[in-house]
Amino acid sequence: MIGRGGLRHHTPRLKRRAALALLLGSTLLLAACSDAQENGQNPFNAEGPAAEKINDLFIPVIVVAGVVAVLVLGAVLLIAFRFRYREGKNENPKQIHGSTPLEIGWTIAPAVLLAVIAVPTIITIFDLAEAPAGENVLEVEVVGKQWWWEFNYREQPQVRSTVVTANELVIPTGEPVRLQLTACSDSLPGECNVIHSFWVPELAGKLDVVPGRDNATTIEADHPGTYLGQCAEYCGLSHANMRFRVIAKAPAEFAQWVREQQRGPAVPFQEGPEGEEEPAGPAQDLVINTYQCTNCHTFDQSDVVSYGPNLTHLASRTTFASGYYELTRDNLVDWVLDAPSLIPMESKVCREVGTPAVDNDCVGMPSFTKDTPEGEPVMTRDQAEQIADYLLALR
Ligand code: HEC
Ligand SMILES: [Cu+2]
Repeated sequence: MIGRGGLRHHTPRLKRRAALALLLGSTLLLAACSDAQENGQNPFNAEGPAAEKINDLFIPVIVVAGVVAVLVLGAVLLIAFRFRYREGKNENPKQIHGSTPLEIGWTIAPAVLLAVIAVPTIITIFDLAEAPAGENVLEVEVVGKQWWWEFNYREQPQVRSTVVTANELVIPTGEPVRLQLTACSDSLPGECNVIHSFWVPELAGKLDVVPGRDNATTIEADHPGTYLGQCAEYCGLSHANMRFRVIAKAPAEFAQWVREQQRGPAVPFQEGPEGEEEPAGPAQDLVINTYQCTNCHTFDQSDVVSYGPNLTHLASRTTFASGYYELTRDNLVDWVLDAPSLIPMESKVCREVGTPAVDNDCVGMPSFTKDTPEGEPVMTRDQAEQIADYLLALR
């Protein structure tokens, strides 16, 4: 309703507006104060060629868009103010009908502007999609899973035998690394995961990981360091927890890392008479027999994929659970006892079904203290500590 009641009625509304404006202003101000430079996921802080190319496109385009926004919004505000309703002074402005120069103008100007912006945009899109030239480009298969990332370095000149790891993608600095993104892992033949999206803002743009489609992207880090990544496509319960890290090492250190990953397990299982895995101690007995972690994980072979992350060299990583938790004894004990309380997972039935087959409802890792199926043991803290100590020995 147009206000008619005079100042008495206006005051509360004005106050409310003033309060709103203050809130909006202070929110903007506080947002600007945030430590965005240092949050590890700042796309403006480009640390590699792909992110730089994206910035070189984004900055000029946002400047052009900003000028257009100021002109258009400014005109809207100006016109709304100048021709607002005023009692007694309510004549219409001068009406124009059918101005050919104006109509041609406002059709051509945006078209030209968009055409100009399209040129560098299309060049950048094709440039970023192109596979890096040169022979020995390191290639890593990246598999998006609910809710973690498998990194598979297949045999190639720099990696003479396969290395499978999770959640921490180690790359050499100063070299392009080609990533094959897939949602269909060898660990569940014929079965694909849902759509995920791979994004390391300081190194490259995001790219979807789509079942049945092979997407590829290139990342390169100029300097050694840890770059934070995040799944950027909603993928269920723990999507927001589905982080990861890219760890860039100088080439010599990268080669050293590869060698370490290719070493045999630090604490191997014993081999039974028919070549089957037999525990070499009490902790391994818990892992193989009592709780059958081996249904989902590999503990003693670094070149195979399993339903859950390959744990052969778990202790060489700094974090676990897609980078959500620091790899400490306390965190591991809590995780082994009751992983779904640390990261939500749809894994109530996981212990009942044993090996997660192709079409069951097991998504994630089960709790070993809650929802225990009949006849199955409930894990004690003491057992979890034994298992955690064993895991921490898996260097
Ligand atoms: C039904 C399959 C299943 C079983 C059984 C299972 N896990 Fe897991 N585990 C998973 C899945 C899936 C993940 C990844 C969860 C995530 O990060 O979203 C996981 C993650 C982990 C991780 C973190 C690894 C990393 O790099 O992020 C550890 C450690 C682990 N499990 C240990 C164990 C131990 C020890 C047992 C036995 C007591 C066990 N798991 C039993 C499926 C299983
Ligand atoms: Cu995801």
